Amino acid sequence: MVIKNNTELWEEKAALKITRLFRRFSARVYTAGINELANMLKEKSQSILTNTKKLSFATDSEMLGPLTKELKEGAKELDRLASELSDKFMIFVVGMGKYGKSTLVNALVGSKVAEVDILPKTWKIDIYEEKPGGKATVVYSEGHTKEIDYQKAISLIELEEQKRNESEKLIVTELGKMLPYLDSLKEKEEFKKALLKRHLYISDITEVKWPCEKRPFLSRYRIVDTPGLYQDTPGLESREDIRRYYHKAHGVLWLIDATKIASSSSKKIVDELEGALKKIGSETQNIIGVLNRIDLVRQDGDDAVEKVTKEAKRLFGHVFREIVPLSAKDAEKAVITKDEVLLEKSGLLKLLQEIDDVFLAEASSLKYKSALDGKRLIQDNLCQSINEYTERLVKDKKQYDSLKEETEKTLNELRQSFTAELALFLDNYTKDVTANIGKLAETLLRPELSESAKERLLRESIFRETYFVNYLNSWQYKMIEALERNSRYLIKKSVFREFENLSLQSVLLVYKEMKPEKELATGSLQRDEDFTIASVLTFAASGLLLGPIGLVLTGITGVTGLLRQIYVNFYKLPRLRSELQKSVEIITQKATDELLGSLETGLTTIAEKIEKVREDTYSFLHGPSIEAENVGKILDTIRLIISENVEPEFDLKKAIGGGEEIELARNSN
Ligand SMILES: Nc1nc2c(ncn2[C@@H]2O[C@H](COP(=O)(O)OP(=O)(O)OP(=O)(O)O)[C@@H](O)[C@H]2O)c(=O)[nH]1
Ligand SMILES: [Mg+2]
Repeated sequence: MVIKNNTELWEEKAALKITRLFRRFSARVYTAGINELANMLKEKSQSILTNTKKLSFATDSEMLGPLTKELKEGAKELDRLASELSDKFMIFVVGMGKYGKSTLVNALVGSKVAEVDILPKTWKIDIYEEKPGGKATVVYSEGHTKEIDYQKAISLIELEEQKRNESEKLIVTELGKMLPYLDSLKEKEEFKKALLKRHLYISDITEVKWPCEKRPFLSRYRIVDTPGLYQDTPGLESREDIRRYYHKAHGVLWLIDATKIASSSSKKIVDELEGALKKIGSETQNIIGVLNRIDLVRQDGDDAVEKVTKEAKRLFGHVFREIVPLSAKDAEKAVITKDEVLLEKSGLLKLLQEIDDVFLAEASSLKYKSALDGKRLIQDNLCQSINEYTERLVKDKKQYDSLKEETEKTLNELRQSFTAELALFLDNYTKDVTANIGKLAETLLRPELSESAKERLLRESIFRETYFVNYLNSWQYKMIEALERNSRYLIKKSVFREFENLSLQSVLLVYKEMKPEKELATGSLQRDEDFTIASVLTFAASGLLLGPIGLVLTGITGVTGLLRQIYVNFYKLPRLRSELQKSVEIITQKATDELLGSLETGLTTIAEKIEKVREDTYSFLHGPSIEAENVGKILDTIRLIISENVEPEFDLKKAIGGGEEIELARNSN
């Protein structure tokens, strides 16, 4: 034991007095700023909500939808930050392992409230607060709350937890199954992302306020039990920004295992602590270190306690505002059994004093800073999400426009080349037939020739029916083939998807039901993407395009039938020739009309299909393409609102003259 002399004691007292005076002064300043900050946060929240509402047409879209949800939740979070400012000071009990967090919470609130069977998880915050009536308050991410019986709340949380666990298990299993079939790192990453997005159960519950009986401690503070910092499911560690969870702390009690100080390498402990601090994004000004399990150290005598405490101060002095040795276990027991001696020995009274000295005395400034930190974090996260999304939106819209252009261009080229080819053929054909008429029409008038011979002459030698029909057929098949090939290519290209490095098949695995394990194991997975596209492409080779040839054919037979009548009716050669000539024109005109008509139908059909695939898949991600510009503008506005600086400037004079006196009144002893 170090015995302090009178001068030392006096100096200590004086220093404490000065510190308290300074704290009072700064408390006034911050108290004045708090209302202003709360108002600004509320305004900002409202303004984000109003603008986000303008995006409601895209609520169901795969990429813009989640962003609007995130924006709404961010706005609600800002609003909660504002409310927190006027609520009781919120202390988080944090530690890197099973160091006694829940035990300490119980000791502080005076009963066994923090049960082991409802382990806290970072998807919700467990707040223990003074609350008459015994009902728990469940706070949802969209802002509404529900009051339910304590037991029902526990069941509800357990159910949510179970859903979460099952979803995590499913993801890990599916990931494991698919990994061997995914080639690139990018594809693996995207598959994981897609799985998480699709299957991770995210509860709507963000806070549970557990009811506690009246206690002096709870008249000033609310306390939050947290999960150990290393409780991530392996493989899913980086799924969430846990800073989001911890930023709500106004103050932190950081548990260190006193027995570890004595046994571990000091560098390792400090590194671990600093890593953990960084992970949760905590500032150090609001942390009190609690050196727990001191009862175990005390077994080796009071000197051991002093030694460990001194060592802890040496190691962590730069991190914590104070370091208090404690036995949470003894404290819990003492509080429940009202054992004054054990209470004193446990270190809880000293801890309570430190909490008041550090947290209560600076409540306003700590709350103020915590709200600002929280706001900055929300701001950073939302802006990052907006930026990432906007980048993607711009890219996709650009792609959309260039696809549209490419499609139009390709289809036009097809139209032109097939039209030109047909025209050239028909031109030559007309010349051919005209020459044939010149040479052979006369033969048709010979009486000795049988009728069937004349018909053959007319159809094959003059009109070259087989050659003509064969050409038209081949033109048509070539045309269908070209349309089919081009549309296949264009449709495949026109599919927008969120995860661009994943094969369509992998995407389907994630989004539709999962493939049975057996099939995956046999490696029957095809990398061919056509299987999905095939169904989109069934338009061609259908009756739709095969009609015209028939029509042209009946055209020819019709004309030859008519011609037979003409020559049976003793037309003279010139008349016969001119009738035959007229027929060529009719036939070629008919061929032109029918074939170009079918080309046009084909082009329109595939243009519609391609457009539909492009628009449907684009709007599946972002909402209707015609809204793209509008979406960009709205997001710009929201980004501006979010990143606008809210920190109120302090008017010192005003603050000192008119600051609220609550803090002063509390600490005037
Ligand atoms: N000897 C001793 N044991 C303690 C002390 N505080 C807590 N324990 C014990 O340590 C174990 C873990 O305590 P918890 O309070 O559940 O720890 P936790 O940090 O909440 O653990 P998780 O919620 O699982 O992260 C329990 O068996 C406690 O009784 C202490 O001061 N001394
Ligand atoms: Mg616990």
